[in-house]
Amino acid sequence: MEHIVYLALGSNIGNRLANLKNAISNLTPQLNVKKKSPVYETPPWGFKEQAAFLNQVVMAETYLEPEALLGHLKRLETALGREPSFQNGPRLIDMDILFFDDLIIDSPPLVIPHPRLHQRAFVLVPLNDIAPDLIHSLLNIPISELLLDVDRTNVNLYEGK
Ligand code: PH2
Ligand code: MG
Ligand code: MG
Repeated sequence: MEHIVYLALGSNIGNRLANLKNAISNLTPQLNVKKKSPVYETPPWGFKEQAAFLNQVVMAETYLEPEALLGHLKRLETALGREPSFQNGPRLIDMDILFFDDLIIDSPPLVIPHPRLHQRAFVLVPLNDIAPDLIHSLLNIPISELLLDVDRTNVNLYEGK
């Protein structure tokens, strides 16, 4: 069965734009990317003493189940050159599952919807570009409304709109 997933991508090491593009092109054949948001440059959230991120959100179809999707994304991050860092620290590429259909899963490391997505302008701004009417499966609020409650100053368009 095909599933609809939303993924958040981020990079703040090396050629950030190339890292995002490489990551997206390597999602196939397990995922079929249907929508890509513009790319935004965003100030680091959480740990501030690091370079600015580029962030993007994609929507894709996949036959993978959640655990297998997580494994695929982790393997891809490593294959693209990601090295271990600390929580919220710098990373060459990060790919997080935001939504998986309307599933709610809370068995770490698999937590869906992503537990902090509604607090993060660097996720909500690009997500709103491709899915403003998507309802957050746990909070039951559309993305366009969640966006109203975050500070989006300094989330700047970088490429693609
Ligand atoms: N990712 C983090 C921590 N902080 N800040 C921005 N702006 N963008 C990110 O993708 C990001 C972050 C942990 O994954
Ligand atoms: Mg992350
Ligand atoms: Mg991650």
